Amino acid sequence: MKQETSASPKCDSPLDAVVVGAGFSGLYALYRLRDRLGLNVRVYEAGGGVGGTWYWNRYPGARCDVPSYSYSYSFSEELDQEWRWSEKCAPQPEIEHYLNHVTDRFDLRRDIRFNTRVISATYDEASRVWTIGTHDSGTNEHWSVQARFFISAAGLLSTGNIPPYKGLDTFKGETYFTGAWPHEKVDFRGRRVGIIGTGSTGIQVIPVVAQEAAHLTVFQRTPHYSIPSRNAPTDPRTEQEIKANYPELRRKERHSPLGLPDDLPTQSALEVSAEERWRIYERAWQAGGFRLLVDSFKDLMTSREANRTISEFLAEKIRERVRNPEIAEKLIPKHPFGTKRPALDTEYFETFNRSNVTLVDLKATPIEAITPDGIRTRAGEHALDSLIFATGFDAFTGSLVRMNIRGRGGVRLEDHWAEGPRTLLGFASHSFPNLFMICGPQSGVYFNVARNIEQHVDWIADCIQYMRQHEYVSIEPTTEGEARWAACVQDAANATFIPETDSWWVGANIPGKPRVMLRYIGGTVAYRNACAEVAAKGYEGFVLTRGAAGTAAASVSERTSVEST
Ligand code: NA7
Repeated sequence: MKQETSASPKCDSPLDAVVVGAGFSGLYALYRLRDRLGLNVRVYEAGGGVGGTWYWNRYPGARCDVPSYSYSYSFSEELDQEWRWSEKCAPQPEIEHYLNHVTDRFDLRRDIRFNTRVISATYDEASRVWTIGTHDSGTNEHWSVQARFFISAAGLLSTGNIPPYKGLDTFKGETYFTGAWPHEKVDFRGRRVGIIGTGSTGIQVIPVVAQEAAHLTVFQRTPHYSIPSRNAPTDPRTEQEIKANYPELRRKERHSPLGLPDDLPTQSALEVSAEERWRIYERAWQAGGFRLLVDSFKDLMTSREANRTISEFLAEKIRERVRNPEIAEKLIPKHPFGTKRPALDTEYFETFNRSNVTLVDLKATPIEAITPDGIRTRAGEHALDSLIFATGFDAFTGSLVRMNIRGRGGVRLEDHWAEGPRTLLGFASHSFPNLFMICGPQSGVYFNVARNIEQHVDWIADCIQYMRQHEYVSIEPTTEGEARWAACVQDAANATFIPETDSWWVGANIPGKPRVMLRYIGGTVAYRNACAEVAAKGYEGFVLTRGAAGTAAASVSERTSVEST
């Protein structure tokens, strides 16, 4: 039985740092700040368990699309050696299990408050302390806690985007959002299922649901490129080789543009004959997954002509995989390959050969309304018992602006970002001292986000350590620092044609969201170098302040540094 909401929040003892979210980022931030820096840290997590993305996205078919031996933490050699992945690309339950294992192995659980959402964060300039308001959904209580550092590990893809269709509430069947999937198994047997969305998530869930449902209707607005993942059980010999060379593989991942242990191609797609080019694409295609990027050509994203060759190759593959030529043409993307995040699949296009699957092209026949019995498009009504939304996320900024963050002088984060996010390196924003973001907007995030997360957390931890050593109590970017970084983000984007395509990378999937590049796409190496340079120059572009600190803050500077001893 839930209690009434308390009138005024209860206060918790002050902390050095509050971290929001217990996914890949939050868990590593807790470990790094608590166990390596000796800070007093607490993580608040809205879910009932650890995992973040891998806690919420438990839809059928959910799995990582970067090989698991790379898509995992690299900070502990023992962890690398003891954990065994059962498949090349692990399914959601196994990744969730891994993150639970990490949580217990490093004794992190005791500092995580589950079922607790951060609902506000307000900076007090006089005491230089953040007051963080939380709501515990288990007890229905509001709490507030003070901390010097407020660190968002809330995830770049965690605030769902369910389009506000007319009649949405009238639907009599069940509705599901892939990013908040029920914990119990959903039984689609005998049911007429509709799914809206054909991005990476839709592409994973569609083949699995099609096998179970009586009928599946796929509502596609934009066709998406997808490459067979060629997922398979882990080969014991490959595993042995990986484990024997893990430190070197990890080093390569950290220094490669995609965060994978592979060198990138050096030749142009236009340097070779058409036959040779096709042979190279075909070989990479057969290998599966992102080999198509790693083992092909260097200029697929910088030369339109080079890009056309891979886009044509992939269109041809769709024609081979889909028997009905009319359906195949509807499934072929019109945008250049790679300007939206490509998906990996298991039998996605083949699913449209099944007699129980219908493709509805929403560009030709848009949705007019959701009705009690299904979806009405301009062409007529589709009767449904269940409806799945695989409609993506308000990426990068969504979770941050919803947290009701107020910085110096009461300025609201959503106001500071009204025309698009303004940050330095994606880590911090002017007027929000001691607020750090992991995988924040304008940060460098690429294919293997696990590597990016560790780099972001390490940079933040090093920055806090620097502050302690030099007795600074607050840090924030200058507006010039933000402007300089915005220009770097823009220059990197303009070197490609990525910004021209509508995608969540540029905020185009959310009506009304400013259209700006939300990632730094200059590559992991350039991003790492930029981060290292800022730090090496004494945090150039940031203002660091010495002075008296409030209660929570004081405890930080008085603590003996674990790392420096
Ligand atoms: P995505 O890639 O944003 O895909 C969302 C899909 O939902 C995409 O096909 C969208 O079509 C579709 N969508 C969104 N809004 C609508 C409306 N209003 N009507 C019809 N269709 C709509 O999200 P995912 O969850 O698949 O993947 C996110 C990332 O997770 C992925 O890139 C990987 O990094 C992992 P659109 O293309 O916008 O026309």
